[in-house]
Amino acid sequence: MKWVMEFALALTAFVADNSYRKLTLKEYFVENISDNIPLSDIRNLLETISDACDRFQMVSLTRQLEAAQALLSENPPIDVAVLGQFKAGKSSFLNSLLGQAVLPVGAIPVTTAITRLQYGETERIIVRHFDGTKTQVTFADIAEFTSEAKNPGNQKNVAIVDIELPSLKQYAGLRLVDTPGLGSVYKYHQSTAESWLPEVGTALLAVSADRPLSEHDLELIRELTGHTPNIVLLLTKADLLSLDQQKEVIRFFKQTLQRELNRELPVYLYSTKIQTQQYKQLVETEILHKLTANRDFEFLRILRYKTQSLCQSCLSYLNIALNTSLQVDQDRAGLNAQILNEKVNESQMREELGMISRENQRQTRPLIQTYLDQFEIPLMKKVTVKLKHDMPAWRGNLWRLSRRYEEWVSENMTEEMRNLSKAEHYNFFGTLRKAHASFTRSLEAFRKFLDESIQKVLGVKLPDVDWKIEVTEPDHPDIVFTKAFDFHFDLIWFLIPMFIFRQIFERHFIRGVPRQVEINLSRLAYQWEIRINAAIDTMRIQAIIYVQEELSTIEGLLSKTEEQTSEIRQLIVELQIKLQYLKE
Ligand SMILES: Nc1nc2c(ncn2[C@@H]2O[C@H](COP(=O)(O)OP(=O)(O)OP(=O)(O)O)[C@@H](O)[C@H]2O)c(=O)[nH]1
Ligand SMILES: [Mg+2]
Repeated sequence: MKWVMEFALALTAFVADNSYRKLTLKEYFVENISDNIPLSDIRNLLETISDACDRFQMVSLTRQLEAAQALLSENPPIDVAVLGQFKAGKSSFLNSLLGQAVLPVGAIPVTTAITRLQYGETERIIVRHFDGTKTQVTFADIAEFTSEAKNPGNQKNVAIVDIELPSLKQYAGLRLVDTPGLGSVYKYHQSTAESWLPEVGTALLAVSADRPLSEHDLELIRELTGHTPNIVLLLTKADLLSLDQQKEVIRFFKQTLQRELNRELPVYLYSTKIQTQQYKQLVETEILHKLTANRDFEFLRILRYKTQSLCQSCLSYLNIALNTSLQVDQDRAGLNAQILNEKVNESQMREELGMISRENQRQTRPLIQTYLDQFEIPLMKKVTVKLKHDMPAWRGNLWRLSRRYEEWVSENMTEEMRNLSKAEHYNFFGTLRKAHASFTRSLEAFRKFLDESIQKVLGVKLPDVDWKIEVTEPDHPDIVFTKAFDFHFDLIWFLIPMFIFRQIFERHFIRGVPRQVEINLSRLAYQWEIRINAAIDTMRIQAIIYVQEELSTIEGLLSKTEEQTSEIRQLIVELQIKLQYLKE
């Protein structure tokens, strides 16, 4: 208890020199009771909640979050709010506490705007409007802004009226708040009071003795439970009841609260008509003085409570989000199977594209060969004529003759093949073109099935894509031919007299021409076959890449929900740990 006394003394001195407003809560608490309720834990938790709200658009928590953040950063006075049904006597109670008729009262619904009363060196009334403007008005003008009669439907757009009174010095650090009544014909009054609830520090719930505890009051208590640990019941108009009736009503309060809400709340009686001084003293000493004496500790306790409560709400929303996300994950496996069905899957496509390649590649050689057939006879004739023409000029023994023949064949064939290749190679590309057309058709069909499947399962259309398969024209083969004979007569050249046998050898050389032509045409076909088939493979690989990329995009989209599930799980754990730190 010693520290409480010391603390109270320190606080009185602190408030007296009027400097406490200039210090931030943190600065003040660092040297005081920060050990009990560490501000950093509250801040930390609020930041995580704020992140979660942003990420999962929990807009319904915005007001609560903003209120808690403002408390943390601004360290305002504790709002001790009088709440309750219309005509419960809220404004009358506050006037009675103040000892002067500051707030308008009446027999019909009156209070239309939130009105805060706090200590100030001089009497000052500030009217704050929704647009952020504020005006200072005189004492006599208060009703102009806070009463339904003078400001019907709050047409003057009053957000809050702040009243500063020197007489409230004993309650510096608190703010007494009058609120519009609930349940009247003026729905606006109710929504004004309800939307202000996140700000509440301590709630005095006024219940009129002639309407003891309605369902609306219970509802309000339930709601207040989310915003403050300090709820007190105020049985107003106690003068309307006899002593026995008062006891009976209090008993009824306690039983109802126990039954309906499973909790106890302190109950205070009040009357502005009789024994007011007695009632007032009790309220002052037991509620207001205690709050003032422990103002900063109470403030932190309230802030911690609000933060915990906000965290619980946030966790409830996240649990809903988690369940939804888990459901989607479960469905996702199903969706995956529906989208990537037997018509749309990678291995099927690989097989199909492979078949197209193989089929066409098998045809490449016969196609070129058949095409080249037409050149065989003319080429034989042409080469024979040329050989006949060139050969007589060759000189030397059989060895030299043979070398000359070999060179001649190599040069001429190379030249002929090169010309043929150059002039006719476009006619070798039949299978390349056919394969290209088949790949394109196959890809289009795949895309169409995938699109249909996605539309059916997810109800969205795939964006158009340009899946263009490039036809890479093969390079020209390097055409060089060698070797003329299978058997080398020239090994025995020194035994053969050329003047006798030359003609025989010339005839032999000429007879060899058709075979040379045949071999060289076949080689040309082979060389082009290799290149064309490699180009078909390149196209096939390109088509597979298109398919793979598309399928992994779809799978990526579907797996997004899995990412979300783990993100929500992480957040829940983080909030739970931080909440644990803040527990009393
Ligand atoms: N008998 C009796 N009547 C009271 C008492 N306090 C207030 N009243 C009367 O109750 C009526 C309503 O008083 P208000 O203070 O205006 O009630 P309120 O809760 O502020 O009403 P709203 O602002 O409209 O929500 C007035 O006619 C008061 O005279 C009391 O202690 N005893
Ligand atoms: Mg009122």
